[in-house]
Amino acid sequence: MKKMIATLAALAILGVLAPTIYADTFLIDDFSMPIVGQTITVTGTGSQTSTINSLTGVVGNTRTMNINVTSSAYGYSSTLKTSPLAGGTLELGNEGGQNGVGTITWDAGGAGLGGIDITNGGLLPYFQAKMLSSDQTDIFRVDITDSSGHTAYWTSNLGTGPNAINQLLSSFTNPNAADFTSVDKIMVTLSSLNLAQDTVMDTVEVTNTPVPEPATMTLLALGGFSVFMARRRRKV
Ligand SMILES: [Ca+2]
Repeated sequence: MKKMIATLAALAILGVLAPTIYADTFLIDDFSMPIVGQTITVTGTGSQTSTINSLTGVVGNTRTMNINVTSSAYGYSSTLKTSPLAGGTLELGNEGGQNGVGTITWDAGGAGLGGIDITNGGLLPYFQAKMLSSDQTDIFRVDITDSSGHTAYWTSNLGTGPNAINQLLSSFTNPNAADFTSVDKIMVTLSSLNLAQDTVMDTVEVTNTPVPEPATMTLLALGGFSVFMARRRRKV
């Protein structure tokens, strides 16, 4: 129990348990499923792909992951995996000398999402994702393809450390006017200009509310933890 409380405290301080305050959300993936996780590994160079169906809480109920390694100085490994602990995270891990690029695709295993409206009738303007940590310069990219095959994308060099991605869909590069109310495919790519990138991310979604500042998230988490501890003290 003490260990669990210590873990909860650590997670609260990291902001992982910050309460979700969005009034409305279109969840793409929270990486909590499957409970056994989804893992692909490349040793040396190469490419590995994994598709898992029947995932509740995942858009299209299917997640496809790919890891592609084109440079390997020492023949070490690169891994892309979901970790179901603490509500689930997505982790890209490159050992020394590895340049593995991770891609997560939500398109119902290639069948397409059926022209789904990720804006809930235009009410949800913000694409969001949480970068919990990265030890190398992290390049985040999201591609959204509509049912006519038109793709809009947003990419940014996020540097290292935690980043709350909070981007208006209307600010995406969108040369062919991709329609966010009729989407067939969503793809997130994690890469780095540096070798040995280790990045952890969570919750990819579209919402109607900008994410709180990281400081606010931590305060909210600490506030929640204080209430938890106060309730606990009263019981003793
Ligand atoms: Ca999660």
